[in-house]
Amino acid sequence: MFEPIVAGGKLADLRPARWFPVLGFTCPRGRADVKRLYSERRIKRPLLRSGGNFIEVGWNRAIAELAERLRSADPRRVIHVEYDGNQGLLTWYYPARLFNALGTASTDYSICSAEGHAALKLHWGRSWGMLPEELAAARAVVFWGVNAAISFIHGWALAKRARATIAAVDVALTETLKAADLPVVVRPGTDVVLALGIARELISRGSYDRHFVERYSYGFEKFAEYVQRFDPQYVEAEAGVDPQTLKKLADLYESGAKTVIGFSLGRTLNGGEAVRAISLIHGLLGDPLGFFYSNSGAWGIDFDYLRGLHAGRPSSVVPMGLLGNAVDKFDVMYVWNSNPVMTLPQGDRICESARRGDLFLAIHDLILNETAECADLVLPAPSYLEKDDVMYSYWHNLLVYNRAVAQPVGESRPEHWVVREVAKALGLGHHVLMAEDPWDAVDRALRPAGVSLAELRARGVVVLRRGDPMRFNTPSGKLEFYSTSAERRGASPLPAYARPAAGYVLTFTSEPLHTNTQFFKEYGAPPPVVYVNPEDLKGDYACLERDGVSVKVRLVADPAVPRGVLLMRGIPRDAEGRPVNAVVDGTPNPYGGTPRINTTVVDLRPC
Ligand SMILES: Nc1nc2c(c(=O)[nH]1)N[C@H]1C(S)=C(S)[C@@H](COP(=O)(O)OP(=O)(O)OC[C@H]3O[C@@H](n4cnc5c(=O)[nH]c(N)nc54)[C@H](O)[C@@H]3O)O[C@H]1N2
Ligand SMILES: Nc1nc2c(c(=O)[nH]1)N[C@H]1C(S)=C(S)[C@@H](COP(=O)(O)OP(=O)(O)OC[C@H]3O[C@@H](n4cnc5c(=O)[nH]c(N)nc54)[C@H](O)[C@@H]3O)O[C@H]1N2
Ligand SMILES: [Mo]
Repeated sequence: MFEPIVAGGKLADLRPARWFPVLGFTCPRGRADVKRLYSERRIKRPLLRSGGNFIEVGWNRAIAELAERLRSADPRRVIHVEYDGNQGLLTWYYPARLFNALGTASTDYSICSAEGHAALKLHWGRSWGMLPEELAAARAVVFWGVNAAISFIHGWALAKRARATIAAVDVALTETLKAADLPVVVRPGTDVVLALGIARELISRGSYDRHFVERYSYGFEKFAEYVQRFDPQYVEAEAGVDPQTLKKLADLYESGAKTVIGFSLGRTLNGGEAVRAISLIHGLLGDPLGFFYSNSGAWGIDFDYLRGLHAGRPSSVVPMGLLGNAVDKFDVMYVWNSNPVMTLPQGDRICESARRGDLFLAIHDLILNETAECADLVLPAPSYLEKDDVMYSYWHNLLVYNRAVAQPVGESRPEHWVVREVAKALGLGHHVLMAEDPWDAVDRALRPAGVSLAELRARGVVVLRRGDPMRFNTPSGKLEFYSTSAERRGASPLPAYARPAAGYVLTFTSEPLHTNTQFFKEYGAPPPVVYVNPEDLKGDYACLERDGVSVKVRLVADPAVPRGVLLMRGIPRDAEGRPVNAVVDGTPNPYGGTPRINTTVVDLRPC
C-alpha cells in the first residue's frame, strides 16, 4: 500500500504507507507504475487496424466493431484471454461475465499457480498457509523453487530482518542461494525426491508430531512405508544433493523451519508432486501453517460469482500452455490484463494468426504491448492509479479499497465499462450477468469473506480471516498423507517421481526491474541471454531447438549455473526478435494444468 505524492497536479511518486504492515519500501516495479502512468507507450484512444496501420477511432466505433465481430462469430470460436496484470476484482475478474454470457471459450488460468493449488488440495483440502507476520517470526526459512531475493523481496526482507537461518533450493546458484546460509542445488524436476528424502529422515529420527499425526491425519503408515525408498543415496543419485546437505535440511526442519514454496515449482516436471511432498513435511511437523504457497483461496472471495459462472459457462476450456498451438480453433480473441504473445508458450502464433488475417485480435491494456502491436483493435485502459477497485493479496490478509489517485490518461475506460457497452450493443444488456451493477457484483463476491463493500469503502482496509487450520476439507476430514481424492481420480495417492529426460533444460528466473513483460520501456527490455556453465559454452550465440522451433540466444558463461541448465532472466525476445516462449514446453502438468515452462528440454547447437 502506498500514499501518493502529487506535484504540479500530477502524480510524482508513491511512498509506502507507513501503517501498512508488509514492510515500508516500494520496489522498483512499484515506482515504475508512476513512470508508466504518463509514458508515450500509453494508449490514449481506441486504435483500429486499417490497411496495416492503426487509426484512432472513437469509443462508439470501437465498441460497434468489437460487437459486430462477436455477433458474427460462432461463440465456440471466440476466446477471452486474461491474467493478472492488475489483481483488482473489477479489472481482472468481472469482464469474463460478457464471455460467459455468450458461451465463448475460456482459458484455464493455469499459467502461474494453478498446479500447486490443485496439488495441495489433494492432501489438505485447501492451499493456503502462513501469513507475513508468521514468516517474520520464523527462526528458519526454506525458500524452495523461488528466487525470493528478486521476486519476493518483501518476504525475503522479513526473513532477513528476523535473522532467520535461510536455506534455499534451486537449480542454479541464484541471488537467493548466494545469500542463503544453506544453498541447495537440485537437478531440474527432482525436488520431490529431495522432499521425500527429508520426510524419510524426519520419520526415521522419530522427529515428527505423533499427536498431530494420530489425531489429524490419514494414511501416515502408507506414507512412512513409501518414503523408505528415498534414502540418502537415492536422493543423491537422482537429485544431486549429497547426504550431508540432506541432513542439514532435515535438521533445519526438525528445528521448525517454515517453507516458502515457489510458484515456479508448478511450472516444472514433477512440480505438483514436489509441492505435495514439501507440504507434507509440515504435516509431519504438525505445523499446517508452516508453508506458504498462495493464500488467494483463504479469504473466501467468490471469484466464480464475479466471473458469472453461476449464470453462464464457457463452451470449452483451453489450457494456457496449449493456446498458442490451438489458435487456429479461434476466429476472435479478446485479451485484457495480459500479454499472451510474449508470456504464453507458442504465444507468437497468436500474433502470426492475427497478422495473416485468420484471427480478429482485440486487446484492452494500458500500453501498446507486444500483443497490442499485432492486434486489430486496441482499447485504452486506466491503470490502478486511475480507477477505483478492490484488491486482495496472494499473501497478506488485508483487503484494500483502491482509490484512484490520478486522472485517467486520455480516453481510457475501465474494463467493466467496456464489456457492458459491448453487451448493450449485442442486445445482452438485460442478461442477468450484465445487468447487475459491477459494484453490486463485488459486494456479493465479498460476502463469503465476511465483508461488505460499504464497510470496505468506509474503512479503506479490512482484515480478512483464514479458516481453522485444523479443519481439512478432504474426504476423510483429515490431512491426507495418502490422498484418497487423488486415488479416486486415478492419480498417485502419494507424491510420485518420474525421472526427467536427459538433455539441456531451459529454465527461467525473475529479474528485479520487470514484472513478467512489464516495464520494458521504463527500464529497457531484458537481453536475449542464456546463462550457462562455462563448460557448456558453445560460442557467443546458440540456437535452442525443440519440436522444430528454434530461438537464437546469446550465451554467457556463469559458474553459478550447473552443467545442463540453461538459465534465462525474465521473459525476453530472442536475438532476432522472436518471443523466447516460442520454444518453451507448454505441456500441462497433471493437477492444475500449469505448463512445464521451467523444464523445457531443448537441443543446444551453435548458430
Ligand atoms: N522482480 C519480479 N518479481 C516477480 C515477478 C517478476 O517478473 N519480477 N513475477 C511475479 C510472478 S507473476 C510470479 S508467479 C512470481 C514468480 O515466483 P517463482 O515462480 O517462484 O519464480 P522465481 O522467483 O522467478 O524463481 C523461480 C526459480 O525456480 C528455479 N527453478 C527452475 N526449475 C526448478 C526446479 O526444478 N526446482 C527448483 N527447486 N527450482 C527450479 C529457477 O532457477 C528460478 O530461480 O514472482 C512474482 N514476482
Ligand atoms: N518463459 C516464461 N514464460 C512465463 C513465465 C516464466 O517464468 N517464463 N512466467 C509465467 C507467469 S508466472 C505469469 S503470471 C505470466 C504472466 O503473463 P501476463 O499476465 O501476460 O504478464 P505481464 O507481462 O505482466 O502482462 C500484464 C499486462 O497487463 C497490463 N495491465 C496492467 N494493469 C492493467 C490494468 O489495470 N488493466 C488492463 N486492462 N491491463 C493492465 C500490462 O500493461 C501488461 O501488458 O507469464 C508466464 N510466462
Ligand atoms: Mo505468475
